[in-house]
Amino acid sequence: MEKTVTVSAPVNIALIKYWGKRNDKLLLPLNDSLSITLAQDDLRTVTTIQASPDFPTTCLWLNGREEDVSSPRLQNIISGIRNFVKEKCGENIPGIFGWHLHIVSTNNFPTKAGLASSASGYASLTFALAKLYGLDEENLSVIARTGSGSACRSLEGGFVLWNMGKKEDGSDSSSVQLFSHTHWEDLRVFLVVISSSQKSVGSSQGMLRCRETSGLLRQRLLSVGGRKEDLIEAIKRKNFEQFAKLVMQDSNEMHAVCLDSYPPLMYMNDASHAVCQIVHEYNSAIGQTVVAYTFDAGPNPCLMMQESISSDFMGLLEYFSGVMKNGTWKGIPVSRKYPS
Ligand code: 2P0
Repeated sequence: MEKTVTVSAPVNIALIKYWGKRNDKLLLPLNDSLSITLAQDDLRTVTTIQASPDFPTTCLWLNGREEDVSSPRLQNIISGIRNFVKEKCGENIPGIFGWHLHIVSTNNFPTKAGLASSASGYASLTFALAKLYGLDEENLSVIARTGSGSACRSLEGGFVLWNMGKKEDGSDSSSVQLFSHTHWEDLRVFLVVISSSQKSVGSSQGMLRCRETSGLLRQRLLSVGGRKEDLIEAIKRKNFEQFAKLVMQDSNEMHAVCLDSYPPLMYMNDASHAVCQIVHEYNSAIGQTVVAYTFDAGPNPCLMMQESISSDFMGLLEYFSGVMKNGTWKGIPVSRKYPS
């Protein structure tokens, strides 16, 4: 009698950062952001949902641990999908709609690796619920966004734009694929794990503090749209030099905003700064920009380069203390097809 679905969703890395919300409840951003989706084989969340008329209640297990299903973000996703089904089906709501759910979600990467798992986690939950109730893929990013902002970008492969939207209800704040995974096939992404400890200030808190105390964030909002347009052009032309400069500048600006908040947020550590220096020294020695870095709200660098130099550069990185290659992950952009 029961029905079971399984899906997976990938991790994405922001190239133009989402940093600051205009609405904390609906998770509406202050600016457009742009990301690259990583290969699902390397980094993904797998979610299985079973619906049964025999379950007395809905339960959720994340990486083997039972979680509270009343959390507002989880409820945003469940109610968002259910409202969608009601709109589509009218009077003919399927019987399964009244059944409780058992939701099991696991990451195929260590949760303590310091990698954001909320994007792939909420994206896979949204996609699994949609599949359970027979919804198509349209508009799902608006719902995934209400679980975790960056989750809306994990519903597409390749290079993805999250349009901040203008509407107060967030119905136009959604993601769109700009270029598929085949557009820039020799681009490689390496996630280097410098530290696996939990960050002291989470992204949501950090964004709030920056909005309330950083003058530099207001300055950033005046120019980040132009940088995004330039980056789209660089990706379109596969101009690595331009791409790298814009990506590194945006990461540095986000972290400058964090330092400008009060009390200041310091997500990067000495080893992170050492990586930045190594990248710039290497580029300077080669005479052109061949490696780029970006950092999310943590100390672990995400490095991008073309395949031809990757073994050279990653080999070199191994020799520096604090930046050992232990736990390095590799990824490429992926297609938007989901295994089931
Ligand atoms: C991003 N980050 O664009 C930015 C860059 C971290 C640094 O999105 O509050 O977990 O759940 O919407 O999506 C991390 O923040 O924040 C993030 P919420 P989320 O990827």
